[in-house]
Amino acid sequence: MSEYQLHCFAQSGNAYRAALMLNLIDADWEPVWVDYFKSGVPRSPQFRSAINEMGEVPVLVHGKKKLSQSGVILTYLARRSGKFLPQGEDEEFECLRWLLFDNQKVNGYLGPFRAIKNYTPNPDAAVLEFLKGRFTNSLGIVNKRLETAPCLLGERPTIADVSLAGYLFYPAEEFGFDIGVDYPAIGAWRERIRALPGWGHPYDLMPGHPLPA
Ligand SMILES: N[C@@H](CCC(=O)N[C@@H](CS)C(=O)NCC(=O)O)C(=O)O
Repeated sequence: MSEYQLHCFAQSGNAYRAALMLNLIDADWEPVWVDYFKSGVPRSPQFRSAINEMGEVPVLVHGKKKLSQSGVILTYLARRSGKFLPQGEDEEFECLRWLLFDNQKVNGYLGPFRAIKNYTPNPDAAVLEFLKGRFTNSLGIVNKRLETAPCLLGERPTIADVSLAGYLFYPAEEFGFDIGVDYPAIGAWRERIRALPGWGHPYDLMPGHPLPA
């Protein structure tokens, strides 16, 4: 058995953050596929009692430890590996600031937008419009930040960047626009992250793509 197991599925950008980090630090890990679309496993009482009371992926299992919330998983892996770790108290708080902003306002809106657009039978145009308005503002803020430095905290990639990767590498057609074209500094950042040793696409790192027809 591998050192780490990651409960995940290919379409989850929240889980991608953890899968990407495991690959970037060259960890010995394996994915455990969670059937979200057909069986709604994270909502089942069994998943909630045995895996994660919050009913979400990602969940990282490391021996007796079970961790959820991608920001917690990223922090845990950064501390254990010494890689992508913010250095010193100021950088730690700065990193936390971007992790929270990303979770709530960047990938926190991109994820539901993409899920509703691609995986629900009759997407509600007003809901999509609302979500798009929210993440358009947030992507603009991130783009401005990345015009001033190669990575969110400056020169060096940290877990703030790994978190931001969440939904940013999924195909443009799933969003109906190309994030890298509309937000050029994010596009350039995306190429820098793609060039890191160990980078992998979400559909290659996690099981479950493509969805059965
Ligand atoms: N803030 C959480 C978000 C996790 C999350 O929303 N995961 C989704 C999959 S992308 C989920 O499991 N949702 C379960 C549900 O909606 O029932 C994180 O970063 O880990």
